[in-house]
Amino acid sequence: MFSANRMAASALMVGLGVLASPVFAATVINVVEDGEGGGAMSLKLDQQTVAAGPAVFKVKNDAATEEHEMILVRLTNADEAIPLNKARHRVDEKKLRSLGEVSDLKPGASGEMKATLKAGNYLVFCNIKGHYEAGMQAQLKVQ
Ligand SMILES: [Cu+2]
Repeated sequence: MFSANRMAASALMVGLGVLASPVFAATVINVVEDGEGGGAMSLKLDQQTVAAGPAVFKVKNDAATEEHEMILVRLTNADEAIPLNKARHRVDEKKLRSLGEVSDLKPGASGEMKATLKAGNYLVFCNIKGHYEAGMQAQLKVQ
């Protein structure tokens, strides 16, 4: 009887485990953007490596006066050279594979975008003139 009870208890625990499993929940990646015109700027992810699958990027513009945006692109590898148009002070987005963006984030505003991430290397950046060069870029690894 004891072992039967134990088996029942195990089965119950397994059942609860399945119910509580986050397998189908999207990974939340928090992105904080900051920096004012003419100064250093930043784009920070709260995690650099995430599991493949559905993801939600929650983006916050912490700047006081500067508008920002967030673009997600998939790289062929972690060392891929990012095509920069130096005359325009922007990344040449047409040469990259974009998975979407959160655009026109006013100072203090938040936004989000969903993406289904396959294993690989990604770049997250802001492509408002000069912002990529000022530091608004971060790599994300998906495995
Ligand atoms: Cu920006």
